[in-house]
Amino acid sequence: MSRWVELDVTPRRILLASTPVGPLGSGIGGGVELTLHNLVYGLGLQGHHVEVVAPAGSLHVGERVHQVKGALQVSSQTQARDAPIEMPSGSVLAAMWSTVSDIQDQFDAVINLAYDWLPLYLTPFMRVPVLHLVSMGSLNDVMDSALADVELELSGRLAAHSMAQANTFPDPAMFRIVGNGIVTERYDLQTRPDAEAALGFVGRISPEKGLEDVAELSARTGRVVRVWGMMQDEAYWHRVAIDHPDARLDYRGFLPTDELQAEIGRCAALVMTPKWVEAFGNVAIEAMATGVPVLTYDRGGPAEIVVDGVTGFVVPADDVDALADAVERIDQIDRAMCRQRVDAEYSSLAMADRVVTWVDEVVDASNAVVDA
Ligand code: HBI
Repeated sequence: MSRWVELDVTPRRILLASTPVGPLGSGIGGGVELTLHNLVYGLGLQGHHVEVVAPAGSLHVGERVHQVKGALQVSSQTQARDAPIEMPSGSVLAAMWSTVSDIQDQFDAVINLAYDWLPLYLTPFMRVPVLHLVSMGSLNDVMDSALADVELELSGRLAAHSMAQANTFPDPAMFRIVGNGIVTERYDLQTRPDAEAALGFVGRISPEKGLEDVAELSARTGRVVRVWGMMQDEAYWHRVAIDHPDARLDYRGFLPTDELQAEIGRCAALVMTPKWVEAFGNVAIEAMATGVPVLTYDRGGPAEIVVDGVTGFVVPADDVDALADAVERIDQIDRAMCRQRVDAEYSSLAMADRVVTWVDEVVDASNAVVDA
């Protein structure tokens, strides 16, 4: 049931350009897929007209998805910092932006969600304002300079999810910080954990998630840690298990949101031990939406989401002792407060408000230029 929210907003026509690494629904796009779904839902709820351009084979979202055929883009995460930009023959990214160019005049603005060079380079050549919601921290020199070029020529077009993410770039001031959001109606508050009061961990099984620290924590506290996420690096998983024989890690596979939220809600707390700068950390707000406090390292987006002592604890990065202490203080956290903070700050509507404010400022500024 979608309740219409009467807001005195100018209905905008917004085109979202998705990631070229995989079709929507494949999970390959990771957090960007969740961001896109949430934007479509929140902007639609506010009465804006939203369409999407995405690789063929994408799920249907919003009023219309322009499905574009072509060769998927290699992930920027696998590229070396000094790697040149690669464009495969028959590139889906190039074809997506031909479509964006063809239909641009039906929209007030385009919001690009791809972490790629081409959309940045094309920005000044487009008739309609193109805004970029950057989904990761600095990874690659060519991308960094393309972002700087956009800011130089068309200031105000770049946004990031967190200050920590912005700070990974040479000039953090280039970015408007917009946080993120989730469809809170999909998450049920559970006011207390189940009897086992296990800890929870959610994330791709991959070294940058720091599972070895979670295993260390489990061994020290004797707490069971239920682990959900795509088994991306099996060898890594086995190394962690061998190195931590006393850890009690209970791997429960990858679950879709509706089931995952019900499982997370039964935990005493969610543990986040990022070894890289997470741009945001959607799982933190998903856990809090079910009432579950978050124990996180002071690194990346999650450290900006968690209010220390109120919605969880923020401990010095890589300090497992401090995490163990925080586990003893979980009961100090009011689980209803965790949910309240998500409703206020990280709902679809809250995120849509921040994005529409951004779009309005860019559209008004570019109209002013045209009128001048
Ligand atoms: N790589 N080239 C490229 N383009 C993207 O949009 C992209 C990516 N790697 C990962 C990714 N997007 C998302 O999974 C993260 O931003 C969450």
